[in-house]
Amino acid sequence: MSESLKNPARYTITAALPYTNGPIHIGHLAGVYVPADIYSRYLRLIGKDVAFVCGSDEHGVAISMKAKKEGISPKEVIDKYHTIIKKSFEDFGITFDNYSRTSAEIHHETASEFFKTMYEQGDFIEETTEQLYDPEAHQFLADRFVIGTCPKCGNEEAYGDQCENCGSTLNATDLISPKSTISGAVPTVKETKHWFLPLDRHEAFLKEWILDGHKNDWKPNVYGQCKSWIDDGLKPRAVTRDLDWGIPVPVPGGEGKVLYVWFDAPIGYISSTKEWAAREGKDWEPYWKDENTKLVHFIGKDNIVFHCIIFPSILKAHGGYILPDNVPANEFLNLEGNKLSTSKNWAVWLHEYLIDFPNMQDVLRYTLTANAPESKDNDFTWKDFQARNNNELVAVFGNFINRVVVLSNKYYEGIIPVPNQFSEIDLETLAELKKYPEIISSSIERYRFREAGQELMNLARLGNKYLADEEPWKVIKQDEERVKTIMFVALQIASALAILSEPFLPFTSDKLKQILNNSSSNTASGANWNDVSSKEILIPSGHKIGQAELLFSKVEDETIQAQLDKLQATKKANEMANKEVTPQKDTITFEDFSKLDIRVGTIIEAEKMPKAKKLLVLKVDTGLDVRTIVSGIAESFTPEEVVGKKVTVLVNLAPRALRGVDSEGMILMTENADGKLVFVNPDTEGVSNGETIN
Ligand code: B3M
Ligand code: ZN
Repeated sequence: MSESLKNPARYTITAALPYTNGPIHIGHLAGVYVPADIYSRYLRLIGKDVAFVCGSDEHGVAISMKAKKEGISPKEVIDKYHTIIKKSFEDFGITFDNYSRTSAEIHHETASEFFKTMYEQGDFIEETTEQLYDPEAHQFLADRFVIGTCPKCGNEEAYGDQCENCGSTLNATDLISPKSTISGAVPTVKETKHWFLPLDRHEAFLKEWILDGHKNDWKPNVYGQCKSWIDDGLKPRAVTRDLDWGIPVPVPGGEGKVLYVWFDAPIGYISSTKEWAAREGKDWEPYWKDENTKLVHFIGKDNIVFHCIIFPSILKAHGGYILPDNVPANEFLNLEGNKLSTSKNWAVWLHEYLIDFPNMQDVLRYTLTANAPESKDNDFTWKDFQARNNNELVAVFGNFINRVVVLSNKYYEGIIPVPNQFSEIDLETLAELKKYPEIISSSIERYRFREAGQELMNLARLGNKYLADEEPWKVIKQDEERVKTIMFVALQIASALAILSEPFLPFTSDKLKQILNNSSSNTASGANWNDVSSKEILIPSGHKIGQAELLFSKVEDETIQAQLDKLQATKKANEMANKEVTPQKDTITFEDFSKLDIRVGTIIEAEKMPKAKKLLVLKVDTGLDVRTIVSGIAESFTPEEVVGKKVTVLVNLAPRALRGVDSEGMILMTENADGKLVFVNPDTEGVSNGETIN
């Protein structure tokens, strides 16, 4: 059974519903929204029927917790972040056909209907079990209201429903040493009744559908996670909660309880589709019920189990719905070597990025695509961002377009010339150009967006190389007719770039279409992706293009440094907040202190102590003499780094033999926030060796 649908009648594309408990950052964009948008835009360009839906995830403990923290109501929290998030998506050109929210009435109705139907069909089991309870806050603790040690991987900050470190789904009662995140109290247990989805009943179906059916077309990371859950044995999972924020449980006995957020959130895709269809005068049902619809969920790896195991079990049990054709989940993006973190503010927030880099959405989209964490976690670095911008977007894409447009205006007042006889190179170049739609399509359809983005850049490289080889600016002096042909060919490439760049660089594509003033490369007027290979001419002789405008501009070192400094400041602030200060030692008298002879000195030689990881043997000019001091700093410094350093030395410490070397004193050190040793190095300008410190 299954495998991927070959020629679907339509596509339903979903992108994970972001929790409205904070703004969104580059990790969200890279992992979910940019690839989903590239995919959707591409499908529309090849003329497919697409419903690309998303919305805000406004229920669950994540929201209640944020409300408690900010001292406002959950409603205020969701309104605030829904607005910010929705705007970020618009700003970055994410073309959802509909962006809804799970607080919408249509969603409450849809999710309630799902629950009621399943309840009536006997798809749940009802059980009274012991749940964790916060005796101080007088509240049951589920999901993110409780943290503790993951029984599978030992992560000490696992949530009550999921460990984000190893990806396991958990029940709060599985946690070792649980703690309430509301009051910090150690939870007690209390009996309560809940409805459970017996996943074990769906095991046979899941095995057949995923393990047999999608072995070859799902990404190995997704398939592997599914396999390990199924192999572990699936257990019933509670789909209701004792909380006061969420969708009320719509069946007898459900009073005071709400649906588990992961029960209602994926149904949000359906509600969003309904909202869209109603607005557009369409029928939503084929998008969710017709076997000829290709349903694709774009998500991050921490959401795999919910989209591949739990939601499909819900859809299957309810009946009448299609299942996802693919779930191309991405791994995580890190930032400058550290995990992105909302609570630690270790992130590049989209709304802040746009303040620092106005109108540079495409640069971020491009960088995040080039570096997408498709098969493993990946790192976003500002240096890479700069390099991608300067060396690829500016130097290749932008440079090519700029030359074409400037020269066309200079030689022909912007009117595309009539070509003469094509040379072999011209014909090869035009033939090469025609291959690109197919090359890029094939990568996109296999969810390889990194590869697709690079192929787009290869097309710009083709153009750049063509101009560099043909040198119209030189040839113009001897052979004006030849230049007409060269410019005609180059303009065809520029026109192809305007079309094929749209999924990746939508703002640039728009700008380029305007510059080329090319109605035939304008999707609205009919031309599309496939024209690039099928049409003989993309932009005709006699057509007048506009003036050159810079598509990209260089990012300077200072700009990058400013971003790095900003992150450094965040790091420092976090460290200050976390650092435990060593308690003060017992009081000493002035006499005690004045016994210490501390002086300024300079390290003049240094070498590693053989076979000792931590020790360096230093020769230090103390102003009194040059003496040997053995110092435990080898893990923080190389010998070369310390030679010439001014340091603070305790000179009257009784000599001590360390590994057979007499050490006559001690260099004063402290530790920075990273735990790295640093010299206690007072501003010693103009101070000579031997000067005492008192
Ligand atoms: N809100 C989790 C997340 O933001 C969740 C996704 C829901 S998709 C139906 O990671
Ligand atoms: Zn774990």
